Amino acid sequence: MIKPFFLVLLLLQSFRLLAQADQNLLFDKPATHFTESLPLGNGRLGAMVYGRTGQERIVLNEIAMWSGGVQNPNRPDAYQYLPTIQQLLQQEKNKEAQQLLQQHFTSAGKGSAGSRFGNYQILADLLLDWRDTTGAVTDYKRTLHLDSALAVTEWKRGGVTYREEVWVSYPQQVVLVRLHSNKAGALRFSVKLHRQERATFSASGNALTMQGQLDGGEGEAGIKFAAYLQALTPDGSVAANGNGLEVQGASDCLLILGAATDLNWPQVAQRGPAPLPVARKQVEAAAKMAWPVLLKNHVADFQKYYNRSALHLTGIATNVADQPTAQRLVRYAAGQPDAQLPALYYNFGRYLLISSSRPGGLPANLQGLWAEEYRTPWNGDYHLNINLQMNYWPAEVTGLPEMHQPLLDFTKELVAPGQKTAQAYYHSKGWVAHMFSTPWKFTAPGEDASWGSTLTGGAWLCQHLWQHYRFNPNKAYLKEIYPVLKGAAQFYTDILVEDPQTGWLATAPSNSPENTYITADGFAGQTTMGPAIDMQIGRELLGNTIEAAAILGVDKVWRDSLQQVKQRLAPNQVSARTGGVQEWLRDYKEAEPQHRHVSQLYGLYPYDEINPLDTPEMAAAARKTLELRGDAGTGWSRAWKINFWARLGDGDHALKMLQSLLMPAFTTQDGTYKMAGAGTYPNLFCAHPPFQIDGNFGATAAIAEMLLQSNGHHAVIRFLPALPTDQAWRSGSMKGLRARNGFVTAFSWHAGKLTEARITSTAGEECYVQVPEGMQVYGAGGKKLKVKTLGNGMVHFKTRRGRSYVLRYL
Ligand code: FUC
Repeated sequence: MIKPFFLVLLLLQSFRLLAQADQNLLFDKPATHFTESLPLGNGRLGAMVYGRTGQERIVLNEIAMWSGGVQNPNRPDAYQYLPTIQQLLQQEKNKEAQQLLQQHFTSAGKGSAGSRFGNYQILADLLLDWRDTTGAVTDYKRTLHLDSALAVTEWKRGGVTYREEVWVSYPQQVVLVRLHSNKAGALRFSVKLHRQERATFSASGNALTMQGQLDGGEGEAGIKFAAYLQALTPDGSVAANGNGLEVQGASDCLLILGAATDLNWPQVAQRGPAPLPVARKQVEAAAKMAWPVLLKNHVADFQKYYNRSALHLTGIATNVADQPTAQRLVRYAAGQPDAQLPALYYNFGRYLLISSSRPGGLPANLQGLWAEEYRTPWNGDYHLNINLQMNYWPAEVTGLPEMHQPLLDFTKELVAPGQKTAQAYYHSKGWVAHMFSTPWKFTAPGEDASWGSTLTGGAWLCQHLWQHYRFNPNKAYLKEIYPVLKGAAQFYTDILVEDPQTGWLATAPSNSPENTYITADGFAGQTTMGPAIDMQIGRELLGNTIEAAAILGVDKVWRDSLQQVKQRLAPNQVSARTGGVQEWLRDYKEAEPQHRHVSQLYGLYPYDEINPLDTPEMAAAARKTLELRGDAGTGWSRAWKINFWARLGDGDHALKMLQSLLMPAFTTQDGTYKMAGAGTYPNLFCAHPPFQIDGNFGATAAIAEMLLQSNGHHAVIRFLPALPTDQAWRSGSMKGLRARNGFVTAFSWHAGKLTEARITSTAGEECYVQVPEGMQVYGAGGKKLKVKTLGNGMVHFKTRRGRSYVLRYL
């Protein structure tokens, strides 16, 4: 018989293991590559920890490390060509339209290939050279603790246990590296900063300095940057040696690093204060604090956000906590159960958002915040034809609305430059952003007709402004964003043309993001009129603008006119050729039927005009589209598809897509690590390939979408709308998911059925909810609530701000 005391211990132990398996990234060796290193960040400063025991490398990032500068990317005479391009499209002369567009209707200059466009890049490497490297390393372990945002590397050498802890503090705005040896005075290493180009270094006393200036492009000077580091040790010595520091005879050492640039976001036409004094001040302030206080402040700040949500999948017990994360990916791909891996991925996504996006700062870019390159892929910019938006899909649903703020602000910042672009190209009112942007607020079309003409980038961003309102209803905020929506709607309605064949209104000229069509006469092109995605974004934008105006009681006449336009927009069509949702206004063939973008399903997710309840036929066509596109694709494409299947209520296919996203995107043949294909790297970064962070965020949102939805008519809250039948998912609990109209939920389920759900009202709005059979709604004090029924198990009731309502069985 086991004594109760031991039983409790055993239970505690297994809970600890379970908890670690969904909270920790684990490695049994140092990183050989960036995609094995551990990311940390405070929304501005980032660090990637390699955990090497010979030469330690920590890649440092600062989110404003952008080359290039403000420019006028608009062609002043572009508008003269607009009517002809539009007429050619109306006459089905797509080839001629595209040729003319390429000549006169792309960005001025080289666009994203130009040096003035700029690119995001590494700040520097922090290198620690360990002086005692003879003797074998044993007991090596490297852990990223998601719940405290702390990276820990431990190892033994020559009978000494070493420990390195790294965190990036938001409260103190510095990177901290704490080194410890269990033997007195055993720490012996050098510290230096390294940057391949455009920087100078110096060392003096216990401090290191780096200063530099990026290329502004086109002969202009770019932003200035600086880093400053102090090494503090209570028992050893620190001395400057060349451009580095030597630490000796210490058992404890704290490195404090500050960094800054003079990018003056959002007033980027001016420069901010000189960066070195800023960085230095931050370091000096932190140096006055004891490291346990620095750590405590950091953890408290981080957990304020991170602890809002928690997912536990308990359908099966799997004991994987002591397995390296890379191995877990490999095992999972081989079909071995790992109930905690999806929860770990979910937690990692929230972790990344808190770490890469903080109010007042720049939004998370294609790299989030983390890059080791001097020339990042796709400039590490803000792609507006899905990627930037996908970064923010989890923000509202997983309870991180503050982290949404950088994107909302960024959208507002595009209005002024976007008005100029709207004038130059379309002679229209309002504002437009095309397919990509930068901290320099680029809004012109891209330089290539085959992908650069998407003119709904800004309109898509407006969805985020509106959704923030839906999740956090607040009239003052609505008033603030209304002019942005209005400007986007003015532009959209201004540039519509009539399709002579149908009389519908359509955007022109545009692209269906990056896909190529083949016309009946064999022209393979991209320039088009009214791609499905543009029309869906338009219906959403106009619908939201009309609703906002109605709530605010403004612009009555204009909003009625918007309603008229909205009704005439080219509708969703089912392709006679494929049975899927038609991607272009005409039923063209796709050059690449399995193209990564599934733009014609924008209306299914993130927008919700296509859904099984309200539009069953179009939802069936959407399913067909997904079958035709297939389950492969780039990392972010797979993440998008999880969301699609979740919205279609197919939990099994959603899980299949999640598994496809979690496919190891690496090989370790002969012990050598190589990146390979799309999926997931050992540090759980998403592989486009290469690393691109959008897939991490897209899938985090998708996991939420599998467990709770509040879209469609009335934003009805539906629990477990796409729960997989897979055993691991059959039982579990989720806390902290949010629903539209200001509700916070917590719920649990067993054997695939909801057992209890709590809905807390933060805004006092009416609650619409789908109540499973046999369940009842209870209000304050456990009293059964009087609800109005709507059919299909849907009920609604009034709520009071701050009150909770519970769904349970009688
Ligand atoms: C879009 C995608 C690409 C890539 C790039 C950054 O253009 O089509 O796959 O993700 O953004």
